[in-house]
Amino acid sequence: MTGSPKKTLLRVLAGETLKTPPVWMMRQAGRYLPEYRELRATAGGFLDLCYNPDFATEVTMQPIRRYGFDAAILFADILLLPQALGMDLWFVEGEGPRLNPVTCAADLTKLKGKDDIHDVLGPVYETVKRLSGELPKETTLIGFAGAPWTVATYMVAGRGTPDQAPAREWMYRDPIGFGQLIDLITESTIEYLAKQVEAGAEVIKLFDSWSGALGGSCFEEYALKPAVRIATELKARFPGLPVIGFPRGASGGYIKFADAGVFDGLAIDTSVPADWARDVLQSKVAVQGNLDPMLLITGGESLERETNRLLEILGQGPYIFNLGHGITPQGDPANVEKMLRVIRG
Ligand code: 1CP
Repeated sequence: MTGSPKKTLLRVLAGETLKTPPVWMMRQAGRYLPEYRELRATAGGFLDLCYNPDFATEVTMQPIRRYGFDAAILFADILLLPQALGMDLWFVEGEGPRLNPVTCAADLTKLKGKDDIHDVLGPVYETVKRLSGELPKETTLIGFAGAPWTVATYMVAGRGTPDQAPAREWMYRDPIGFGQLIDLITESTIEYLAKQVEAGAEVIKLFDSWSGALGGSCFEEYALKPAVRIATELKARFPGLPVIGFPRGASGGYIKFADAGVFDGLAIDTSVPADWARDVLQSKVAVQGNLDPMLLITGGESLERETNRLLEILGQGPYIFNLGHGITPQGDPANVEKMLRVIRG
């Protein structure tokens, strides 16, 4: 640091309580913004945005220019890693991602190794590098990856599923083979995120969107253990690097993440009661969340009330204002402004 005060997001992740919490939104670069839709239409497909550093830098910057969020999150997707491991990936308009699935241990031999991913992912690192030069000096740059379990659910099913059944089935039928898949994703994710940090990412966030589907010992084995391994290894390589975990839907499993001692922040999903997060998590980690994204569609008095409620309950400790999940394409940009006025006064 050159004497300038440290960025708000970094201060909170280091344990400080700020009078006005830093704020950013999951999916803040996205279809609710007209400028995103316009660029997306010229770029072609979604993946053309992700792999073009000019486009990816521009869409990451859009919500920063419009709203002055305290953090920017790299524009990419958790499914770029499976593609870098050799899987075909495409997006069906209006439906979502598709991959040619890996469904058994023998399929793993078709995948590349953890050190062979960087040719495909090179443009992502270039985007991070450009962003770290272009962002306002007070804005924190967040790099990210999917957590191994969530990435595995897409690799095994070849698409998004309501209950992650294909991966859960393999996990119970063949724990050894499935463990090899989780290890490959874990080790590749470490290399992927290390390159993001080298390129300028200041914070890392791990998205485990489907950790809520893991019951019994499987939560510890496939959600907690790989996430802890990734955070531990990154902190060994980059001392002081803050890591945010997002074990979405984990309910009481959030306590295990807080107790692991390697997460500086935990993102709470919409189902987590804010007062519970304050009482149980916030003495151990910074808490990030968890406004219902629906409120950015409806706006009105409910938006104001729920925003104020979060500020009152979580604002007395290390707190990052965010949503409980990503803003949806129907979100109204004017409601985002309203939310920011309530937070910033
Ligand atoms: O049509 C479009 O423009 C594509 C929509 C879109 C966007 C904007 C997808 C497809 N991915 C993204 C970007 C993205 N994805 C970011 C960028 C940074 C940001 O602004 O937040 C991030 C962090 C993600 C992470 C991601 N991708 C997750 C984890 C978070 C979450 O939402 O739970 C998951 C599960 C994905 C997979 C994915 N990518 C896209 C879709 C529609 C999906 C979900 C598929 C499904 O399960 O149905």
